[in-house]
Amino acid sequence: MSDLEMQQYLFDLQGYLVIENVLSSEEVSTLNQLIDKQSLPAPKEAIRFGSAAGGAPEGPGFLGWGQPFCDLLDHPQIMPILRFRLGDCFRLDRLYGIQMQEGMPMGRLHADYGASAPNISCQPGEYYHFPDNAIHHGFTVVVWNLSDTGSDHGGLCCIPGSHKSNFKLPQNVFHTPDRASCVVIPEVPAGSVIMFTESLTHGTAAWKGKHHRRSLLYKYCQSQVVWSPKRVRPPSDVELTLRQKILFSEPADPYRFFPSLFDLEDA
Ligand SMILES: O=C(O)CCC(=O)C(=O)O
Ligand SMILES: [Fe+2]
Repeated sequence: MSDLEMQQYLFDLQGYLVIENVLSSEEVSTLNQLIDKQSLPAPKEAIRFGSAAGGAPEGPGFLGWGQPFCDLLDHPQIMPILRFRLGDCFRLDRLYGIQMQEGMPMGRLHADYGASAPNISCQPGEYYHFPDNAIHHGFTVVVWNLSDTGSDHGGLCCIPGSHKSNFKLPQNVFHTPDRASCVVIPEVPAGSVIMFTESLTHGTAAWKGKHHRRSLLYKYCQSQVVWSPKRVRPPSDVELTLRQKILFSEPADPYRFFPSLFDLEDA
């Protein structure tokens, strides 16, 4: 079994996937130093950073803080996994950072698609279609951890497998997730990535760590899918590669109006 086959299997099974040691400690500290330079408000004042409210900047957000943030956009370790989730044509829909300090409380559990989603009563559309052996659905989030998260500290929490659940989240799990054994906080060390589908029931666990949490979230979707009328824009002072530029294209039908991200690689 190839690595990719294993990653595909685990992502589909769990609704998320942890990829360890994607960044070296030097790369992590470069990103952290660039964030330190921004003199951000303390985590208790603002849990999100590097984007407008709601996580959908109309400008570049933290991508404007330097080349290393842009290098993560199409990192070679995440592109094959995004490809099997989203196909050949996908966009960066939004991004933001999360910072937390000791004592910050838990956020509510939620899923943007599936049985527990707020949009569950809408008419089924084309992108709800789920052909055999292929996943063509929804948003995929790539969370780059610049500090350790896990059961001892806090971080992203989720209910593994819940993206396939046919039943709504029980009220007692929603109200007291910290007492539900089905809710886990995956171990994701600094320099590692956790990818998840927004159909997964997930949330932000209370932060117990002595250190600060720092995660960068990049949210991708199929080219014809869109979340809000706002758009992330590429930064003006960083020269992007051809492939990175495609990620900022306007939403459009795959292939016909939106190019493949993998043409050069496949050729
Ligand atoms: O990483 C986290 O704390 C959860 C973030 C979240 O809820 C999301 O990206 O949709
Ligand atoms: Fe979320």
